[in-house]
Amino acid sequence: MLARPDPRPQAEASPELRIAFARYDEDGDGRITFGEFVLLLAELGDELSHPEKLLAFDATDTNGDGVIDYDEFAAWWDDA
Ligand SMILES: [Ca+2]
Ligand SMILES: [Ca+2]
Repeated sequence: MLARPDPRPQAEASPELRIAFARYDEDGDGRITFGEFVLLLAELGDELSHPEKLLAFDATDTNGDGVIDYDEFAAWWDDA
């Protein structure tokens, strides 16, 4: 049996994604704030200026509530 069980909807399922989210959500409140997002970008090696970081954060925070929740993170991750 070499087939991998993989017939799941994306986003929810990926353990890798959950681990990544938990890692960047430093205070564990289930949301990534701008400060946490900056650390995430740094870890990914993105050398962005402050305005570029703000733009990237805004683009990821699709519902505009000022934090990145798991769904938004998943969509961004999928895109990256
Ligand atoms: Ca947080
Ligand atoms: Ca949001």
